[in-house]
Amino acid sequence: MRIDHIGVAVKNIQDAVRQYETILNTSNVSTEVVPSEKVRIATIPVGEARIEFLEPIGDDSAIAKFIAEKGEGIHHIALAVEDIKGDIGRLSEAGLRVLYSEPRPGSHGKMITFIHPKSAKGVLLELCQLPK
Ligand code: CMX
Repeated sequence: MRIDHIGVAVKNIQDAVRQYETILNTSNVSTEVVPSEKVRIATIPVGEARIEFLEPIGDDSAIAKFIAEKGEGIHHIALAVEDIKGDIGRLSEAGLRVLYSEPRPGSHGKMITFIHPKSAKGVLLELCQLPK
């Protein structure tokens, strides 16, 4: 596995992008909407990995709840995996709380699931499998 991206919850991706274009000295940004996750995402590459800024779409978005409770900040770490279905089975059997038993569509055509922070020392982990 390797770190694919770090997800950062923000109220407004345009504000976030403006700040991080300065911090990272880049204008290499792509944006997309992932309706199934109720988020608008802006992605900035950093070396082999990326930072993904997540802006909630609607009050019932997981990101809206996170920001209401904790404010803006790091929301999850995403690990790229080769066999997401195999990993879901392996981790569920090990007793970890896997949030989607079937992978769902994420950003950039990836299939994703999450491991609950209570099963990962307070960190929400995303597992993502890149399209072949
Ligand atoms: N990181 C660390 N801890 C978190 C957390 C996060 N992102 N979100 C919630 N928690 C903690 C809460 O602080 C709380 O801890 P305490 O009980 O110690 O106070 C606990 O988790 C709450 O857990 P819960 O009641 O089971 O769940 P919530 O309603 O707070 O929802 C979660 C949390 C992770 C189950 C929910 O956000 C979820 O299903 N996430 C997966 C989907 C998602 O995040 N989508 C948006 C991103 C999509 C993308 O990247 O494409």
